Amino acid sequence: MSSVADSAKPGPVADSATSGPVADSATSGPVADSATSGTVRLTVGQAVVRFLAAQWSERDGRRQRLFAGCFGIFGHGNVAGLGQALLQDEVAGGQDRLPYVLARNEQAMVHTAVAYARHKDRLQTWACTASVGPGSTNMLTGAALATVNRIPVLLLPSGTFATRVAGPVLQELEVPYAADVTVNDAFRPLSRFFDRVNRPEQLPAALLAAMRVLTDPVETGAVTIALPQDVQAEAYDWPVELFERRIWRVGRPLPEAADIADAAALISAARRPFVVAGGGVHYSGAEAALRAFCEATGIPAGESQAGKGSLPHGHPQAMGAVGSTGTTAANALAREADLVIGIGTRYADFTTASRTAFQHPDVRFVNINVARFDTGKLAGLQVVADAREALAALTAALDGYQVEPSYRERQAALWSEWDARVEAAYNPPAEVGDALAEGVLTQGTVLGCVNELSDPRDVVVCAAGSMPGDLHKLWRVRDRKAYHVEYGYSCMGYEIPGGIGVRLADPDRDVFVMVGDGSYLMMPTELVTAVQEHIKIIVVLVQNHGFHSIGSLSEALGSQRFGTSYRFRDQASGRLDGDRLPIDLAANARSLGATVIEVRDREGLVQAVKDAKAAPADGGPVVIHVETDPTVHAPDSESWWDVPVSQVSELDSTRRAYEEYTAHKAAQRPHVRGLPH
Ligand SMILES: Cc1ncc(C[n+]2csc(CCOP(=O)(O)OP(=O)(O)O)c2C)c(N)n1
Ligand SMILES: [Mg+2]
Repeated sequence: MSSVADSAKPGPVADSATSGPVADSATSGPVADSATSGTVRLTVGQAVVRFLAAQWSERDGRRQRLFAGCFGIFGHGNVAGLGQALLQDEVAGGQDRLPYVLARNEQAMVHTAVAYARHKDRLQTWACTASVGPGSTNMLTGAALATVNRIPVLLLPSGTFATRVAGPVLQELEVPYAADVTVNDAFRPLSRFFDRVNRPEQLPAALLAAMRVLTDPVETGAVTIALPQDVQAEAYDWPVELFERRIWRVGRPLPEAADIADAAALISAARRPFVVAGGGVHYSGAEAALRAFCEATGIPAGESQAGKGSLPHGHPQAMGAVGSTGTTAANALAREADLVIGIGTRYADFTTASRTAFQHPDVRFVNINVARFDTGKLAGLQVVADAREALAALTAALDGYQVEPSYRERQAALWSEWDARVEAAYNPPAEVGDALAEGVLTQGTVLGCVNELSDPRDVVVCAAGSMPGDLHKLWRVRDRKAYHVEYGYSCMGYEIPGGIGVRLADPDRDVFVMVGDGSYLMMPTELVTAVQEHIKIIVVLVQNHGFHSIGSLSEALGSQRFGTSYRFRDQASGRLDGDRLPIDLAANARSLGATVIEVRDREGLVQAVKDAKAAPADGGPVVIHVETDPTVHAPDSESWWDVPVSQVSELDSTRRAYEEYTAHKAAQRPHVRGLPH
């Protein structure tokens, strides 16, 4: 990544290929008045807004604004500083602006920004401004989510007085051991870049460093610039060049020829090679290159959550999800693989089934990743490169190589066996339906209906609960941007703000937000933001009266679903096992301004999805409320996930679970095998 001059514009053009950040000569905003003096007098808040509005990203020759806008919630700290600057910007109008959108919850606005950036392949994002104290710390979870998922987002928490003259102010943290600590220091471990601008002079360097990190595929994540409330409002004479348009090129690092040669040699020698496609395939736009590679070689591919949709459903080499929430097809091939080619994956524990997925005694790994950090995992061959570039080079290097025909046949057989299980989950046999209570469906039916009735380009959004796993296994992805499950941080509450972010990024696609009752209750608030902004998202609210996911996990680990259902505390037992809580989430969604459709059977769901799709594009959110039976599970992945069980217990259920746990632990592999010389 480097920032280069926009050569299409007149004026001095820098040596774009070699230099670091170079500004374009075109200025942004009305700075001409003081251009003669070479400086412009603005507050720090005004300077931040003007600077952000002038930043662009570029990849493969295509340019876009780096910041689509700024989300915020005002309070003291930002109401006068950044708030005044955003108002002034809005009143001025014109093209190079930073539009402001009021959110309901600071955590949520970061989620929306992250979802937007993910959908834009990390080439565009939003800034987020929050008030002093709780407003700012509400963004911490969003910061962690962005950094874990490696998605760019700019956070602008407000800080207490840099001068400290009026301290301690409302919401200021006072700790006796250090006078300069503020709550915003909590952003440090969660951010890929952090700075606190205590003096205006520090701002230019902070902003330039922030842009560098945001637009670097390796470094990117949450970027935080803390802005004390007095500094935000302070005026300074800025050099006008600070506000010139800057274009930050997102690069495609090329692989070393020797690494490609080694990788090709390992693949040629393998009998059962297997690809693990991760989020890097999407961010690099490497789907066509992956397809070409798989088609040329016959090597099958499994997908992590972030990588799902790397190959379209139905492609002969597409084995779907791999790992703890994988398909039996991908997991069987992973188990037998003698070479795993990880592409843009960070090998999270769900992907490797907690290091039980790859069981071939001689298995080795070739890891293609833009981040050396990830290539080093599982003692693999390190191919540091952009996924698309590396795949093209590898396909060329493997010219003429094909897997054995019997391997292709095995892929086809495993896939058709799994696909039949998906079909049965989508359309459960009559006896399953008959056993359900009145008005209740299976989760598989809900996913199947939505999948079949949505357009291939529609986007499904989810993050936590039992649905991410079920979607990973069951969802048939037919477009590269159609699957958006946040499973790096798996944060309950991401779903609705995330859906808004996707829709903002791509208003031509319908967005289906799949949200459980638990996640919904954590953050229904942004429905109000969707109403305010006329943003259509279709929320499928799956009511199963508690935590189906954690309830099942609890049961598997011997903890008897303890504390995972929404029930009254029973007066006699003193435990949470009374009647179901009388929660009316449909009424709740309606009260927030959403259009709500309540369904009680499959036909009703089919009609609801059709009606929701037909609803006006600017008509705000549509919520489909459906009740499901949490005891009907999706087909098994024949896999495992390491969640420790109590080693000693007074409960039989825990002792049994511990025995089973130790058996699974025995299958765990260290993956430290060296590479051939
Ligand atoms: C913010 C947050 N808190 C806790 C968790 C742990 N957790 C994961 S799933 C889950 C329950 C989700 O319930 P619901 O949305 O109703 O989905 P269901 O499990 O019923 O499908 C919990 C508590 C989490 N992922 N995120
Ligand atoms: Mg639930």
